[in-house]
Amino acid sequence: MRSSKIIQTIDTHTEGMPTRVVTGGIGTIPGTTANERRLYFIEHLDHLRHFLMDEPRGHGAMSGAILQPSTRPDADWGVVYIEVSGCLPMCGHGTIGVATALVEAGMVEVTEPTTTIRLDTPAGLVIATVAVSDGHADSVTIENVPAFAERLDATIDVPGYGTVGYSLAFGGNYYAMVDLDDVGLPFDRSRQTEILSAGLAIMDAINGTDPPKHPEIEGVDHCHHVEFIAPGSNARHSRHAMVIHPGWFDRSPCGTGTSARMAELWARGQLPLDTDFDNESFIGGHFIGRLINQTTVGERPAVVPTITGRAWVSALSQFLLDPSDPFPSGFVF
Ligand code: PYC
Repeated sequence: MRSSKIIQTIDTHTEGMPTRVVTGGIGTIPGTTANERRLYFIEHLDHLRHFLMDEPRGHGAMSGAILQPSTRPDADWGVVYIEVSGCLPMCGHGTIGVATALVEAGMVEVTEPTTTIRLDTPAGLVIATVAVSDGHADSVTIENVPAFAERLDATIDVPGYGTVGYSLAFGGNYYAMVDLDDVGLPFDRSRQTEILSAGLAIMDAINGTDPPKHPEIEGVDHCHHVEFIAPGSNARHSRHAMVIHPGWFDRSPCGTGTSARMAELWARGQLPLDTDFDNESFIGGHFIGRLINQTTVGERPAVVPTITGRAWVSALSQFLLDPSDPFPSGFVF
């Protein structure tokens, strides 16, 4: 075998959603903070994201996380998230996958019944508490960065869909929350193409007229996710279809989306602190969220969410690049 590149990964899935955890082969990305590393990676190393996420090595809904040394003294590992969509500042299902991989591979000191792993993410410090039995990761609870509602009951004119009502919240990424009924579509996977088109049209309209901008995290200035809320959802149990730019659905219940949704419900006075919120994905997986503290982000009232979910190791891989491979940077079909 010949190869001009070798990248090692531990592949996991979190409630059906993949996280390709890169453990070696990329080296330390320049930057004095995790967000500087993310921005450097976007500018100089994005071909590695395409290599690992796009076809033929990945697929149209692929997601991953590159392990890095921490840039801060209070964290064990750093992470740069990679997806088919780009480099997110934070990814909940990805963090659950990372924490599971670190425990299963013995890359942290594993203690029972819980192992705490402090992660330096581009959005800030995220603390993962892994429930461990017989040396294995059973579930992971992440304490996320602060989440906040940015717009409640806003409206946007969306070509082809008329005026659509939405709320916008940050939970590690920006999410527009829209009732699926409002775009005249059922919560039914056989209608996924239409649901995807509606979500992308709503993102385009929001980003084209009034894109959000995080007050503290550089380079977080778009809404690339639409959380379509299914009929019958309420402030304790919600089902949703999560559309993500440039055109895929989260298979997991989406950790940062669950955080954003809880921040919205809290801002409406519908979800108090210390109360379980069960968020169900389009394929029926569950994350249990809770709001554990009140805080502020800039001037905004904010809350600290926790998300509990499960991930499983599915492969140990070494990705090679044969110098004659016609698709060194992958392709999108
Ligand atoms: O779980 O936060 C998440 C996430 C973001 C994009 C896909 N999953």
